[in-house]
Amino acid sequence: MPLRLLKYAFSKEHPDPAFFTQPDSLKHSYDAVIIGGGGHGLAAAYYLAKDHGITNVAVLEKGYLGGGNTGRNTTIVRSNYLTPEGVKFYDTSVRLFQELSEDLNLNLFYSTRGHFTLAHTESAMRTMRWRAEVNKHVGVESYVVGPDDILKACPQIDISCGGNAPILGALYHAPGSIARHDAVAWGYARGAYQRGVDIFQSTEVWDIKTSGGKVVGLNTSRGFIATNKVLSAVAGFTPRITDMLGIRTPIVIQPLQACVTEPMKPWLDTILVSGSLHVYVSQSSRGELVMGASLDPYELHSTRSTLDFVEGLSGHILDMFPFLSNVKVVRQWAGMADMTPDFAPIMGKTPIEGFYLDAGWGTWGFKATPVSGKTMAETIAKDQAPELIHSFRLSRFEDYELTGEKGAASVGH
Ligand code: FAD
Ligand code: PYC
Repeated sequence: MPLRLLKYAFSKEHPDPAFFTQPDSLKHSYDAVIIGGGGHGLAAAYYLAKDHGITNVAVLEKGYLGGGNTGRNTTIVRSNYLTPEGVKFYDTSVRLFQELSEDLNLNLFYSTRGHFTLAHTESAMRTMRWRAEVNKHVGVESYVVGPDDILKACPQIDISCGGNAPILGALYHAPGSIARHDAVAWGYARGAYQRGVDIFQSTEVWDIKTSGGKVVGLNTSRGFIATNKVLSAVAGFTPRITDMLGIRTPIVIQPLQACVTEPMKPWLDTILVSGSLHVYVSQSSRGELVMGASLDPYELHSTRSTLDFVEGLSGHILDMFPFLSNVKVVRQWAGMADMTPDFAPIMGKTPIEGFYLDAGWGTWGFKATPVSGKTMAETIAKDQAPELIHSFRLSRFEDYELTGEKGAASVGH
């Protein structure tokens, strides 16, 4: 290797622009500890510091930041949900997302594309009309469109889907967007760090200690921390954390897979989701088609991806876009989706004093990163959940007061 290059490799003159520096060791105690360095945990740390001035906080991540579902999702942000509570909640998140690049001083490549949920049956059309009415009622821009409007926005689509499942119409949602998922995690991490939060990667929580029904600390792979407040924001690992405390939730872990193609010239401006064919596609700023399908239909704690998935997905994508037949899939992966029976999250306080839960994000949690961070930060700071997340409380399962969002989940069923 030329000396000229080696000189650069060994020089300390041009260090990486680090987003944060990890302290050498844990403090003996923190005012709050957040388990999980995904978008949700980091956003909660950021808003704890920014909105509530609570900065003696540690975020513990067993792997690397954003290495969980935050870095595995397909980045769709929307608020076209089915329940008024859900629409209000996700609309708050969309609004936070729209300002987030500026807030975090980092370009998140937030790109508003418009979002079509295609309907291939009369019953799907009925659900689209229902969602449109609820959305409009809450002030969210969604309405039902016909095949001509879809063709206008995406002339490349075969509206008959090869004759297999003709598209009858769609729910159009103007604010539907995509963003850089890893940048969201790193932006929140930097913002939290700049305000005094300690962030530890490669640090696993092994056990949570309680005394008299209250949290008193946790055992980690770097030692013990004393604290009275712990937030669990670990998505697909939630059952392992709740098991430490004997808390029961109805969460079941199922794999959700996705893939990207080789980059193409830009041709797809919108986000297209087919609830009936269970596939969706958008084009990233790098030109890749980002595609996914429904959940694997079984419980599995694994991030392996399968040939079955790409085969099934390709068939349906080619029904819609036959001209893609020679485009190559270059990467595929899976995440562990923490599914709830009503397709709504579980957020707020728990029967253990000082233990807060942010979970049940299944296939839908990326879009909620800002609002979940903000509302969980408030819950921790005030030891009381704000009204905006009341419908997502854990006790709803005991009270039979579910928040049914299945019809808005796109690909979850
Ligand atoms: P994560 O990002 O999973 O972070 C949890 C972190 O906790 C992990 O990094 C993990 O290592 C860490 N952890 C676990 N246990 C411990 C421990 N004991 N100690 C320390 N750390 C621990 N949502 C959308 O809104 N739009 C989409 O388009 C979308 N597409 C998706 C596509 C796929 C393929 C998948 C899998 C999910 C998709 N989702 C989507 C869902 C979304 O990705 C998740 O709901 C969201 O990212 C959850 O974020 P989080 O921060 O809660 O969890
Ligand atoms: O929540 O919009 C969504 C979504 C699309 C794919 C996975 N989740």
